[in-house]
Amino acid sequence: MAEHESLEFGKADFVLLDNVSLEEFLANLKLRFEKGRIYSYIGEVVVSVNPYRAMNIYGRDTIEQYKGRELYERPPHLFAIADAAYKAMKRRNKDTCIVISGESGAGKTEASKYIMQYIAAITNPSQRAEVERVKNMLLKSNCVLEAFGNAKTNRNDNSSRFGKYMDINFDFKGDPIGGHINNYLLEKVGRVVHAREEQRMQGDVTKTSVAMFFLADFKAVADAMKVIGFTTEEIHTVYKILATILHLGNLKFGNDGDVTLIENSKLVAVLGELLSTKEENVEKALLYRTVATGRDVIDKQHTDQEASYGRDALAKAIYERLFCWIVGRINDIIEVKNYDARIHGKNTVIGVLDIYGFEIFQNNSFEQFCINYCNEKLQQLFIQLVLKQEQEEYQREGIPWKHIDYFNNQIIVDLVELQHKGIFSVLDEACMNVGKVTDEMFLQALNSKLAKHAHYTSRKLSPTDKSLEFDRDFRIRHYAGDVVYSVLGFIDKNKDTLFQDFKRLLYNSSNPVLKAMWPEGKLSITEVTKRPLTAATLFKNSMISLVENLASKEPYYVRCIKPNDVKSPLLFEYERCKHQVEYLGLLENVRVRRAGFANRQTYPRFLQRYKMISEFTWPNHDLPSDREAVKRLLQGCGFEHDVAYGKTKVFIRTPRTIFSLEEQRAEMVQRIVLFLQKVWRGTI
Ligand code: AD9
Ligand code: MG
Repeated sequence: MAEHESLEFGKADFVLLDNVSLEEFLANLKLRFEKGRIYSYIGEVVVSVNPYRAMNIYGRDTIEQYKGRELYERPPHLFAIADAAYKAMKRRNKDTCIVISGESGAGKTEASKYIMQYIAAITNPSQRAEVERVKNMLLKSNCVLEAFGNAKTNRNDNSSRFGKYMDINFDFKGDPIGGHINNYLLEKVGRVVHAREEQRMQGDVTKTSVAMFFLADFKAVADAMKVIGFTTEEIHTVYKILATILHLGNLKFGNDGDVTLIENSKLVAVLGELLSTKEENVEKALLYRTVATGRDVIDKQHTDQEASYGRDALAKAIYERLFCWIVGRINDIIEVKNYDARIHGKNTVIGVLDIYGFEIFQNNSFEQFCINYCNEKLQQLFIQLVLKQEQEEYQREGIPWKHIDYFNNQIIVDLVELQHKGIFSVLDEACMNVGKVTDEMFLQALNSKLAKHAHYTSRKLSPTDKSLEFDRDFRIRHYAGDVVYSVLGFIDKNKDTLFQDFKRLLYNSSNPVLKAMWPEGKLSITEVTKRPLTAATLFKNSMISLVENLASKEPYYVRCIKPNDVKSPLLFEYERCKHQVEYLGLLENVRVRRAGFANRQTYPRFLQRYKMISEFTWPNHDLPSDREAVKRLLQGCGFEHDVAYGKTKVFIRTPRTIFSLEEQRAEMVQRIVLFLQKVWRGTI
C-alpha cells in the first residue's frame, strides 16, 4: 500500500477497493485522474492515465524520492516500477522487462522514455566516462528512431509506427554498459510519398514522417545521429534517401501507344544523382523488368500501372530498409563491448517494450491487422504471466491457490496465427498460388475456413450486419473491440515484393552506404529462385520470439489508459475508460490479486514496518524467528483469521487488515514522537 497519500486522492492501489466492481474501479480511477494522480497500482502493476498536460512529477527531486525504495513506500509512479525492475536485476541478478501496453495515444512511448530517464539518472554514481557515453547514446537513439519511425495519426500526433523492444545491459555494478534494439514491422502506409492518395484511402495517417524532415527537425535529428556516432557520409546518404523518396512520389507514368513513358523525365537524372548511379539505369529499372524464361533472360516492359506500382513499392522499400539500417547501425554502436563474464559475472538486462497500441481506424488494412494481432499476443502474455506468477508464488510459499476465471484471448491469437487454419496461413497459401490470386479470392478462402468461428465474420457471412459496409470487409472480434478490416491490399502487402531490378539498381550504386543496405541485389536474375518469407510470416515469427523473450524475464507491467479522444487534460470520458478497463482485464487483475491475498510482505519487511504496534516485537523480539514474531504480533491484534504464513512471506487477505495495521502504526509513531520530544525537552 502506497504511503504518503491521503484518501482524498482515492485508493492508490485498486486492490484496496471496498468492492471490486467496474463502477468502483472507474470511480476511483476518475477521482485520481481529477486530483492529478495519474498513476495507481494493482499490486505491482502500474495503471497510468494519460494526463495530456505537462506534469511536474519527473524531476530530479522526484527521482531521489523513489531511488531504492520499495513499491508501496511512495505514491504510485513509473519510477517505482522502474526501480523495482532495477532492484530485481541488481540484487537478485534477474533479467527483467517492463511491458507497456495500452491503445494508441494512451501514453506508452512517453512512459518508456520516463523509465529510461529514471534508469539513466540512478545509475553510474561514480560517473564513469564510458558508462556516461553509453547512457547518452541510449537516450539519443530514441530521438533518432522516433524521428524516422513515428508519424501523426488521427489517434496520436506522435504515433509509433514501429514496435520497439530495447534491452539495456548492465555490468556487475549495476551500471549500463550497452544495449540492443529490436524493431518490429514498420508501418509504411502514409509515410512515404503518395501518402496523400493512400491517406484518402486510409484516411488516418495525416502527416508523413518523410515530409516532416524538411521541417527544421532534421537538424536536431542529424545532430543526434552525429552524437551517436553516424559518419557524415552516412548522414548525407540518409538525406539523399529521404530526397529520393520525395522525388519518387512526384514521378508520373504515361504511355504512347505500346510504350510506357516517364512524363517528368527530368526527375530521373535527379534520382540517378541521389542514388549515385547512372540515369539510364534508373530509367530502365522503373520501366522494365528482367525475367528469366528458360535459359533466356529478357527485358519486359511494364504497363504504366505496373510502373506506378513498382515506384510505390520502391519508395516504401527504401524507407523500410533505411529504418532497419539505422536500427542496425545504432545496435553496432551501442552493443556491449569487451565485457568478460568470467571476470565480472553475468551481465544482466532490463528490457523495455514500447509497441504500437491497438488501433481502430475508419479504414483498417493489413497494417492494423498486424498491429492488433501484436496486441493480442501481449495481452495473452499478460494473462499467462499474471496468473502464472501468482500461482507460482503461492506454490513456492506453500499456500493453496484458488482459480479465477478470465476471458482468455488465446482463441483470437489462434484465429490469426494457427498453422493451416489461421488467417496468416490462409493468406500465405493464397500468396503462394501461382497465377493471379486476388484479395477477393483470399477473402473467399477465409469465409470458407472460418465461417463458424465466433470471432470472425464478413459481409458474405453476415449480409445484414450494418458495420460491414462493403463486400471486401471482414470483421474480427478482438479482445479490445470489434475491428472491420478491408481485405484490399492484403495480398500485395503480404508478398511485399519489390522487383528484383530495383534491388540490383541499388546494390550497384557507387555510394557504399546505400550499396550495403541492399546485399541481395548481388544475385543475378538466374540466381534468384527462393521465395522470400512473406510479411505475415516474418511478423508472426518476430512476435513469437518477442513473447518468448519477454516470458523468460521477470516482467513488470504498465497499463496505459487514454482518458478521451480529444487530447484533453480535463476530460475523463467514462465510457471510453470503462471499455479500456474491461478489455485490459484490469478488474480480473484486481480479483486475482485479491482472491488470494491483497498484500504480502517478507517477514523482516513486515516487522520493520509494524513492530512498534506490539509489545512482543517492540523494540526487538526474542522469538526464534521473524516468522514467529509476525505470528505473535498478528495474533495479538486479532488478525489471525485473515492471514496465511508462507515460507518467507506473510500473506494478508483483506485490505482492511492492512488499513488497520497502518492506522495502529501511525498512532504508535505519533506516540513515540511525542514521547521522544518530551525526553528531549526534559519533561520526562
Ligand atoms: V501509439 O500506440 O505509439 O500511437 P502511445 O505511444 O501510447 O501511442 P504517446 O506516449 O505517444 O502514446 O502519448 C501521446 C501523447 O500524450 C504524447 O505526445 C503527450 O502529448 C501525451 N502524454 C502521454 N503521456 C504523458 C505524460 N506522462 N505527461 C504528459 C503525456 N503528457
Ligand atoms: Mg508510441
